[in-house]
Amino acid sequence: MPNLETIQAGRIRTDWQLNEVRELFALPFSDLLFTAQQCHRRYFDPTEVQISTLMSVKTGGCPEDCAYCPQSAHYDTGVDGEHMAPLEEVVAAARNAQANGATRFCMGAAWRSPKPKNLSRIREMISAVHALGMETCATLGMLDREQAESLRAAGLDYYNHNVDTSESYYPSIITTRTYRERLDTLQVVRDAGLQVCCGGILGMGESPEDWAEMLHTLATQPEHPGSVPINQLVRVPGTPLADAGSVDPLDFVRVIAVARILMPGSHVRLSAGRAEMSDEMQALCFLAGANSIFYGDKLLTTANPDKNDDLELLRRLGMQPEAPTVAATTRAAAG
Ligand code: SAM
Ligand code: DTB
Ligand code: SF4
Repeated sequence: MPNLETIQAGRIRTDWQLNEVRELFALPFSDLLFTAQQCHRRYFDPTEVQISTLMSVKTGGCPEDCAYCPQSAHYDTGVDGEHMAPLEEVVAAARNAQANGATRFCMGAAWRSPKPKNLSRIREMISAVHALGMETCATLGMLDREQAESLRAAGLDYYNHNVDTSESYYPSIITTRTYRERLDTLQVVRDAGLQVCCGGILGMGESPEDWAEMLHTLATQPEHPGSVPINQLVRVPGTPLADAGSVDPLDFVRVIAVARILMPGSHVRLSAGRAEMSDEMQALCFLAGANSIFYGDKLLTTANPDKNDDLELLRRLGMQPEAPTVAATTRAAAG
């Protein structure tokens, strides 16, 4: 049994042992949730939720073979490869997201890694969204040092690059790149002064041990990711995981709680898969320490809950959107 009083003090640690993570998973649900709440309240107002909105700025036709992904060119999912979105469309979507209460705008592209001519278009998008006073996030695949630095210089705040699962299960999900390559990009991103958004997906046929290993990997990075998206697999017809079994909702809540305890100062995002979650399950996730969501009708290519339903859920739970960061507010005032 771990020493819960010490853990509830919520000290930021990057030296977690895998066995400690396993012990947290083995706790009775009530002890786990109570501990997660204690940690959560050391760093956050439990009534606040950070709101991010996603936009796919380059959809489909991706050369990678991620078994969960509707945008992989390896699978026939009905998602066709498209050109990059025009700048004006991106700015309009960001303005709209901001008017709806989002403080972060995340731009996603279905690439293994960005090509030079694409990177300059992405930089324009980032600068324009940054100028609106929103936090900017991008997820563009693997980056080298120079690319990460140039994105930072354009006004990028966060880079999303998920480990997705444990190192041992990774080759069952993706064969076109390695876990090591994923971790290398995360290092390059940190070195460039970008904040890291990194998490994973539950429901791909992995075991509870894989959840412990994945969270251990995230919590023992040189710095905790500032945002930790926990996705529930959206089972998309045509992908190899279209018929994957579902995750026990209480197990999903456990993963959120353990993530909250291991990385007490990070935003833990209840990410993809909310459209299939009950209000009660989402409430339990918030109680377990989730404090961020994707808000808006669409994720990248799949559906997200209706905006009004989300607002109503937050109202019923007495929760409200987290205020924009001071830096972003200053930027908006200057612009
Ligand atoms: N191509 C880039 C990459 O892989 O990093 C960026 C875009 S990719 C769509 C971003 C993340 O979306 C993936 O790492 C994965 O965690 C998540 N994702 C993709 N398809 C998903 C699905 N069907 N269900 C849940 N999460 C998914
Ligand atoms: C993350 O962890 N989840 C988001 C975001 N980061 C880029 C993406 C979810 C995508 C779900 C499938 C789709 O809509 O295509
Ligand atoms: Fe491509 Fe990213 Fe989808 Fe993998 S997750 S197929 S890299 S878009």
